[in-house]
Amino acid sequence: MSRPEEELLGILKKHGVDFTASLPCEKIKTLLEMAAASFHHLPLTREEEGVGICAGAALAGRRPALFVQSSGIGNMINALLSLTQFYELPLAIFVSQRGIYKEKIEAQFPMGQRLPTLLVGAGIAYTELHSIDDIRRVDQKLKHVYDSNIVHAFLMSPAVWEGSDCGFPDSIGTGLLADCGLKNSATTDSRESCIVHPASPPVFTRYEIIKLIAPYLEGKVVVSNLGWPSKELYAIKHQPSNFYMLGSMGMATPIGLGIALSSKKEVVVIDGDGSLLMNPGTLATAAFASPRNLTIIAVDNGAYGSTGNQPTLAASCVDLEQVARGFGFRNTVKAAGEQELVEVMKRPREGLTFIHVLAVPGNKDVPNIPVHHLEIKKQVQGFLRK
Ligand SMILES: Cc1ncc(C[n+]2csc(CCOP(=O)(O)OP(=O)(O)O)c2C)c(N)n1
Repeated sequence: MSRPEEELLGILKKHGVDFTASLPCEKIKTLLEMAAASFHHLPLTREEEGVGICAGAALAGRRPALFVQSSGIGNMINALLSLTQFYELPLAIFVSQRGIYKEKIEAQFPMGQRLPTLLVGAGIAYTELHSIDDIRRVDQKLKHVYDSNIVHAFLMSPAVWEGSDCGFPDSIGTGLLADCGLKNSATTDSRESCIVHPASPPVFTRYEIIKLIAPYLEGKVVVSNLGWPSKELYAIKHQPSNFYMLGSMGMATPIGLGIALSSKKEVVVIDGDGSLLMNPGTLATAAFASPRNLTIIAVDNGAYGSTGNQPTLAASCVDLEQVARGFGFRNTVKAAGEQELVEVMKRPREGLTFIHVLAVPGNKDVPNIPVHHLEIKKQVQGFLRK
């Protein structure tokens, strides 16, 4: 029997790890679910804040560990160097290293493959884990992290989890976790209590929402969020003015803002709750700059839908429409049902607009986008020049 997740978490327990936090990667969704059930665990909105939170926890005597994707290291590096390392605090970072093994998303190559070089440049020690047998190497290193107050990154290839018997279904659920003797800690119940509700309750998935709004995207520049949103948009309505993000989580609204401030074309951003929460300050910048031709559609399924439906804080305590209003947006609206959505999309724009669309989690099984990323850029640039 192969249970790499159990083996790894067992080593963490042995070394007294008592505080964990994560921002998900699809390749470690089972590990994350099990970590959340086994440790004091905090879901993060951005990897960088995890560095600060773990520094605070270490100051208070805890033994922290972080679980992130390789791209997340790009968000952490300043805090790792000027906080954790500078004050000689311990931190174990378990990194799902993308771009090195059976990778289907080309945008994962630049960060994933260069990660070891970046860590060397930053003076952060690391251990590469390429198979279940390598997990044993964590034991010795982890002792060093907490005895010597150092930062250490464990770069985990997706190969480590291949053939694992631990697992859970793609939706938020308990399922096979019971096999590993663990319970599921994910919940979306509290979403009910915090969100100012639209007239209709959420019933549509992101795919169904994109299908409903697609006729109103015609001839506009559409910036679509990375992962499933872009793939679904491509499957529903490809047009040369669609800028499909393939990486760079948190950049959908900033990209749309940059285009809107530099062009007269109508710009629509299809963003996600997890991605907006990673970089919410961009809503303040957008409200300040206030381009009249920008509409942000926040498809809020309360989950990191592209990485296994781990709940985001929009599932429990954040109302994104109120966030946008707080940052200075004046035209905001909440929608969920078909009629509301269509009405909102038909309405003539009155300047910068934020549309908060409540959705249910779920991805449509559509293929990867077959257009090369430089061709995507060329098509959008061609459209913007017209
Ligand atoms: C910096 C960084 N951290 C983590 C990831 C992994 N990742 C890719 S898509 C995604 C979820 C995005 O969630 P959301 O914005 O809510 O959109 P949804 O997929 O639910 O539509 C995550 C966590 C990443 N690509 N980059």
